[in-house]
Amino acid sequence: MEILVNIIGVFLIFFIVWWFWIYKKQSEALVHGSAVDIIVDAGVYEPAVIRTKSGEQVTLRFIRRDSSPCSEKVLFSDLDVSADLPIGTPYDLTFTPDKKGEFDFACQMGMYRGKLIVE
Ligand SMILES: [Cu+2]
Repeated sequence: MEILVNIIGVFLIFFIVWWFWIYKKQSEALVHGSAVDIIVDAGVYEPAVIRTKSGEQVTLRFIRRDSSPCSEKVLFSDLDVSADLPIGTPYDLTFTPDKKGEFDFACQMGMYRGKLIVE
């Protein structure tokens, strides 16, 4: 009986980890030459996947609605780009990715997660 309780406990832990850290419904946006609005709220970037072209300037307009300090920063660690996001005021992050690949972006703690795909 105790073993069964332990199994259920372990299952619940995996489920919680999966739910909060792994499972995120991801929407995708294409951006070429213009700005894309990214809503920062409730633990997700919306859209979370941005597609762009190498060598093209891209403007990611972060609109932060979440007041928790978790959502304050956005870091593109592979691209050496980061920003502090104000609450309520759109923040334009403009840069030109010069290498192709998939670059993750996240808040400091990695709760918010997104991906920039450079083709
Ligand atoms: Cu965070």
